[in-house]
Amino acid sequence: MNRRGSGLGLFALLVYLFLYAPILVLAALSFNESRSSALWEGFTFAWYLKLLQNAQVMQALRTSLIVAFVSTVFSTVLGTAAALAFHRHRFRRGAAIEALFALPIVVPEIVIASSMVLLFAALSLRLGLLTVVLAHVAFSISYVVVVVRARLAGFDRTLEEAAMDLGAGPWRTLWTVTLPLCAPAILAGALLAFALSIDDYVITSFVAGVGSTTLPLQIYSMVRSGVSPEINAVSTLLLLATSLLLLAAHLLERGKPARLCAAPAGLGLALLAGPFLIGGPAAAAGEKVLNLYIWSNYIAPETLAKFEARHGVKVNVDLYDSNEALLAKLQAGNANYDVVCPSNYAVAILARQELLHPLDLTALPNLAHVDPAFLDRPHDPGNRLSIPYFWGTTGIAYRKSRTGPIDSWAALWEPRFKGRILMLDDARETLGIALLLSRDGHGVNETDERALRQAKELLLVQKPLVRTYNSADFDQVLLAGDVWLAQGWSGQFARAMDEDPDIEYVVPKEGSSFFLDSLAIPRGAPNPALGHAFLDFVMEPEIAAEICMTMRYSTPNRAARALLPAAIRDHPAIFPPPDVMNRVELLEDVGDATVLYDRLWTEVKSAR
Ligand code: N2P
Repeated sequence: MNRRGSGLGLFALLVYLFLYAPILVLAALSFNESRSSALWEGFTFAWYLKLLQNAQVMQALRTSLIVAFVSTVFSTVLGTAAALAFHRHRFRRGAAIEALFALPIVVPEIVIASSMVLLFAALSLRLGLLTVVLAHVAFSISYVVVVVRARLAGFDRTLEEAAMDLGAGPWRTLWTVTLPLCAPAILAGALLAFALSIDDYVITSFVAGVGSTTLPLQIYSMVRSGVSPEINAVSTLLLLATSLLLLAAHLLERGKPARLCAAPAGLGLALLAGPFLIGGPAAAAGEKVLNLYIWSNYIAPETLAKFEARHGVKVNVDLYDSNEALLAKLQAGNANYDVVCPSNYAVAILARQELLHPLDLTALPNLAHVDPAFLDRPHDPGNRLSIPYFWGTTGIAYRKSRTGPIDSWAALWEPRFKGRILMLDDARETLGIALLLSRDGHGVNETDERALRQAKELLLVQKPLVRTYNSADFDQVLLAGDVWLAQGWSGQFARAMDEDPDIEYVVPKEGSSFFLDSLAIPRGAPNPALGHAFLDFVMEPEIAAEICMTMRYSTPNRAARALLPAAIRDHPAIFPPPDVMNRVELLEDVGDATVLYDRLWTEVKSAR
């Protein structure tokens, strides 16, 4: 090879490396014995085995396969029919009409996604499996049309004419001549549609309701509740399967013999279907389901399993990390949840918008165990709509050995900690802290526009120092050593302190906010009776104590607190002493200023 050729070769190699290095790292780490991505401790298949035992992943895989299969069948039939129509007939403005078919390929996914949600809401279709399938059919038809049409472009029409001359009618010609000749392209289109459906995240995340969590959605929610090598394993499998399917589609399109294409296609499908067949049983048809939408790190699977066993039902869980995400979901309508977990101020907003189902207190005898200090609060007088679940404080957790003692929010603005600071991704919490730090003594519930704008400026000043905004696994980021100081919520930090004695938690001297998170039943919940049963279940003293033990957020349940071991009952981060409680203020509903908070926070995050 001459020098120019080898130079080009090297360049191409570097480009490929740039493209594929992340994927190779992920695949390699899926075989790493260590949990941490920082060190290699040896080769193992353990994460793949663990995957097979993970009921949620298996369920998501099943959902993905069902959606992919059904949507592929429909989009292939419809797409092929459309391609044939364009091939056979000359339409007026045919080119323009054909271009319309290709449009969904270039329209931004996010636009398709939000328009679909609007359409489904207008049609009063509940978000779920059906809406996911409809959406997938809609976006994959275009691909099928394009692939089949390309094949038909080089199609020898004389073959069809010959069949007709020999006496075959149009249908017979279609069946015996046209379709068999196009079969490779149709199959390629189908494989492409299948792979796209298995892969899709953006559109699915908008149109999925409860019980329709696909594999990509599941992976994303696993990432949010703590990264584990299981995710690397499932991602590697997904990647391998879709690559094989696409390879088969490509070979078919190139006119390679069917035998050659069957191997990658079969292997790809087997990779997906294998775990499907070995995995545990799905929720039996007709089995009752409780759909729960709750903060991440707020309830343990063991606790849910107890509820499932006791009531002979299945619990579907979806997670979120901000009240705003919950509000958006419920305000969009038709979300299908039986139980949700808004903070006090979000209860007030939902109550105002009449989005909550009135509670039947006679079905909640365990409410008697809740400390009266947490009942009948201004956000929900008489607890007609919600029951207290957890409370906690917002503070700073820090790595002592790196930072020395910390007692002020100002530490999060110190240049020496540049790149080692984590802030919550939460409008009320971040602006709230900036308000506390401002000189004029604003509180965390400020509604004055000027004060809020000043707070935003303060967050902009801080931004270059911030490593990341994260409300989901901020405790894990601190534990991993990626940051030294993190703003976050008490419960997860109390757990982090247990895991690593170098971590300390403080509610800074300037004061802070605290939250009171409740369980409520959304209006239009499919199963409000089961929702009530769940609310009562979590207020049982033993269960409430277990939830507090596993999650370390603070229980408002008096009887449960008495059951806790002293180490938890007297833990200063979980049940803070009076001097700390005297300097925290409950986040309240700020009425019309809510929109302003959201806007200013978006401005902070999008600023460069
Ligand atoms: C749990 C978050 C605590 C909720 N991940 C704060 N309102």
